Amino acid sequence: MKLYLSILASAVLLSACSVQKTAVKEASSKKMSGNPIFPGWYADPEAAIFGNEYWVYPTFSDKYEKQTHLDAFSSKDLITWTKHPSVVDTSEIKWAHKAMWAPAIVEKDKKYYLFFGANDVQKDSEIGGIGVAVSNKPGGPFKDLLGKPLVNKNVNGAQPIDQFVFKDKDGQYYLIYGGWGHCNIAKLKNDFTGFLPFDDGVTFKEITPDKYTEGPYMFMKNGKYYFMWSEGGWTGPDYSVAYAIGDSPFGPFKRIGKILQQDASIARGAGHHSVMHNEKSDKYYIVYHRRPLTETDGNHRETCIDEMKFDANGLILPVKITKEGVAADKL
Ligand code: FUB
Repeated sequence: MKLYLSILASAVLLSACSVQKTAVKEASSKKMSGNPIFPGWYADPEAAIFGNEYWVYPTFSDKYEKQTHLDAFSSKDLITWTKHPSVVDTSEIKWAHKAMWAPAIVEKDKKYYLFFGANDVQKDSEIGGIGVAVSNKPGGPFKDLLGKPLVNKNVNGAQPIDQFVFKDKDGQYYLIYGGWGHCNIAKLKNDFTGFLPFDDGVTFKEITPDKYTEGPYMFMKNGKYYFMWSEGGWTGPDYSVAYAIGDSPFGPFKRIGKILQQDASIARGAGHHSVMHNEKSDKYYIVYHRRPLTETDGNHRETCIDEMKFDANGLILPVKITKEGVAADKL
């Protein structure tokens, strides 16, 4: 009996090892990420790097009433992605009941802050807008920081959605956000519980560039502020990304041109993006959503990645959207 049990245990161990090896072999034999980078309808991806991992926090792209949670995805190489289901949902965010959209993530003082839009508010009398949740880990679970929205009202014509959090070189964090064709910037308090007025007493400054619709994003390169946004309507084929370069987070931002858009042979409606920079390889990646050519439903959006390159003057070159995606790039 003893001998039989030990033979059985060895067999189980051996087969477990070979299953594990197969998984590793499969993952390592895949040379490119492919697009989409993970299955499912996911939009508005916020990409970030934490330690030696890439993370993506997208909108779960379904009917508004079903958008009651957010999933996250992590990868060590851009090729193999692990899903972290429901890092936050409406059972935790009591004031949210639908349309949890377009996360923005920030790591600060060993905590992770997830900003999100909820409820698709149309009027100031409705509860909803931009909220913030906090966790000790990038994979959550995230807890409501305030128990109410951080931004609930329409200010300067901007719907309180599509938030991005930008850290300036002096360490100050700003919330940059807005739908309905208007973009605001506001100075966040150090603990993200509210805002500090600017020197002129104003709290929300409008920085809307020409043709802006929504989905703002900002990053710095060689001392310059690159401001990017989505143009067109998100349910249509012409949704796209354009950008400007400024000397401060407040601009002025003069539109330079489109850098991401549909390609009739690959996909339509390429927009609402974010950017990651691997400092080791010095490669920049644009993570965005697009609609497969076979789809017309507005919500049928997939999260994709492609390389973003610059010319010698620091201008962003038009991105070529691909089926292959990008090659492995460890951090
Ligand atoms: O996913 C919902 C909305 O679609 C986002 O807030 C917009 O930016 C657009 O992508």
